Amino acid sequence: MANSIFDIQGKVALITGSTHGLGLAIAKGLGNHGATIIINGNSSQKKIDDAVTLLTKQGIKAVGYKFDVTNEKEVIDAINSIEKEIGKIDILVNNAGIIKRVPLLEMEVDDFKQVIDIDLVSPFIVSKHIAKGMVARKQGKIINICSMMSELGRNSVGAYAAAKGGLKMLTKNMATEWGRHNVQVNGIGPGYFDTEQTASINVEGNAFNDFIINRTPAARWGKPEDLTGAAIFLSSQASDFVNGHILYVDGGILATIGKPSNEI
Ligand code: GCO
Repeated sequence: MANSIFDIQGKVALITGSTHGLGLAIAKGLGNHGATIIINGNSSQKKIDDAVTLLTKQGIKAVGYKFDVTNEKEVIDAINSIEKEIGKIDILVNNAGIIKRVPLLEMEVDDFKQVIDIDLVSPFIVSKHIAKGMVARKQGKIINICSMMSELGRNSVGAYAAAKGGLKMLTKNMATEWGRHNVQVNGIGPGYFDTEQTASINVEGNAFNDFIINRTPAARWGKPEDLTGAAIFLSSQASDFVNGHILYVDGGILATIGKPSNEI
């Protein structure tokens, strides 16, 4: 739709950690809405190439860049290459992240630090170096993929909740410092989504699955494509006066204490 407030036609969007899962879904959603997509990963060039091929087959302009979002030199070099070869980055989605499900009393410090490094420090690194250009151009959109764990804890995800809670506040501080330069920084907070990351706990008929279904007003797990609308909104002119906001796409789980399984 030309001239729509949701139009992102021709914008360049970098989605970190976008070879699979929610990152790839967001890449597809923005790409199907006209953005040029930069796919990023660090594990394997094949995964990057496969994601680029998948998007390209759908008619999306997509290019892949392999770099480690925790390595500042690699990030700077990648941004310079992207902005030289593809164009200035208009939209940044900080999606790359890991989770380690270990009770805090048993968690190794190095494991805790690794989660913080990837889930919290890397959005700072990537945003810092892309925002410099956005601030100079007086235009930009940054979306940090937070979590419902930015608000609530759960047994065994302490490091992840700490990182995602920190990412919520980092989002607000980025908005504070860059808003006056017409750079909007917001977050998307997914609830429980059906992805590789949750495959081990999203098992039909098991107690945790029943718990999530009863705890979620939508009475289902999220599908990755459920994030598309929020991503387009926060990437487009439609959100030009939205800053420092975490948009929870969670089926309503944060709105309620839930209900017993025998209650309609
Ligand atoms: C878990 C899940 C959650 C969700 C998601 C919610 O182990 O509880 O992995 O952390 O994946 O992060 O937003």
